[in-house]
Amino acid sequence: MSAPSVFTVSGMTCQHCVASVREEVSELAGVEDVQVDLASGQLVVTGSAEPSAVRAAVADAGYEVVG
Ligand code: 9UX
Repeated sequence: MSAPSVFTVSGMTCQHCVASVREEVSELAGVEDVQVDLASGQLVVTGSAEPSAVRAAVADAGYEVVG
C-alpha cells in the first residue's frame, strides 16, 4: 500500500479536460485510483506509478504537470 502522489496540472479549463487527464493516468501500470480537481489543478494518484510516467500521461492528454 503506497501513499497517494500529488501533482499540480496546468491547462485544464473544463470537466472534459479533467476526464481526459483521469483516463490517461488511469491507464498507467500500478495506478489504483485517480482524482482530479479542476479548480485547484490537483491530481492525486493512488498506487505505485512512477512520477515520470504520470507526467508523460498528463502530457499525452494535452496538459502539463507543474511544480
Ligand atoms: Mo473543452 Mo477542456 O474544449 O480543454 S476539453 S475546455
